Amino acid sequence: MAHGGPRRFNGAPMTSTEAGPHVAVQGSRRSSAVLVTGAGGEVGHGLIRGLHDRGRRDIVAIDLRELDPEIRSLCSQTFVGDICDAMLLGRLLAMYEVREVFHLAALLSTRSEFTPETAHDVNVGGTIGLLRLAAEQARSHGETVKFVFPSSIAAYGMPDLGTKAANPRVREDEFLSPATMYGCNKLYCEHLGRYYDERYRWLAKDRMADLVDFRCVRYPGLISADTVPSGGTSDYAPEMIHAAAKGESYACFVRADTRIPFMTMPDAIEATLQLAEADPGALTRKVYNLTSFSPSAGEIAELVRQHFPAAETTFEPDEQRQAIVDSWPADVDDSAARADFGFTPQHDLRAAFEDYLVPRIRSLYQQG
Ligand code: AKB
Repeated sequence: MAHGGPRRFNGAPMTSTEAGPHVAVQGSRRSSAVLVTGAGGEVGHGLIRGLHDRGRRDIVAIDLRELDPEIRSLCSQTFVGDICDAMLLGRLLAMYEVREVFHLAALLSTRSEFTPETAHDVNVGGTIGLLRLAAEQARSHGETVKFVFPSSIAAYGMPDLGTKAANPRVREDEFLSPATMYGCNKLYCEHLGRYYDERYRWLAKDRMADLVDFRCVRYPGLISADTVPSGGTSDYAPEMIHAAAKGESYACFVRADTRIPFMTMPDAIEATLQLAEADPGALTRKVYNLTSFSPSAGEIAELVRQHFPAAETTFEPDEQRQAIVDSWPADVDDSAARADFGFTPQHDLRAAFEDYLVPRIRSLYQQG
């Protein structure tokens, strides 16, 4: 990684990286690692494949559950456990020098509304624990630790449908009054990331600067051909498509005129890796919007019907989940991501269906 590679900060010792990253534990030396949390989730799978395809052989993954054998085989080590478990993180640090973190673990928007305090513990407590780990790692091995964090359109809060219609493409710094616990958590973690990057231990006499290089994307709803999400509120789009491919009827929990931005999973993974690799000098912000297309739920249902003529989609809005989606913008302005790190999604709405979703989902369910 020529551009986004390790940065040495002033006054800190250079240790094992003088010889370059190494994967196996050698005597008392710890191995270099890129840490991926939430590795078993939808984004985690794609990200681990993407990192492996880019030649990374130092992937250390954490998830609450055992990973699929195929994903496990791409990692140099996997840990089963909770990111809030200090003992687990301690064990990990005994073995690895963490150089880069992709912190994906989170409770999504729908699930968080049933257990908001748990969501706060995982989404905020987990994130601050990992930011601290990143800062401590940087102090101990002498290189800035890159911390890549996916936030979400849930960070926005459109006060009502009139304001949503009048502001169809929201910029990063507008309408930041999220309605959900998940949105509050994501927005606060964006601020935490910026704080650790710019001001961590601001007044401490032994303060070191440049410990953490925080980079964040706000994902729109994500649609994967390989997996169906759970616990989110943008889930209606992928659920509708997967149900049609399986020959199942689907009752959509939002109105047909509901509109939020979406992108395909491969485009989300590519954008995340591009941001991670970007030259720090090219980045003008810590937090970037991303999007590819913004169809209404009715337009998605129509495309599903074109590709799966037997699809039975009905609209049976759930008042609360509808209110959550109504609080998210109809579209976002991602011009900063395009200008700063070359974000260019491969899939517009047509290509998403014709080139990615329909062929892959068909073969997924044909294989049984
Ligand atoms: C959710 O629905 O909670 C997520 C999101 C939009 O961040 N997919």
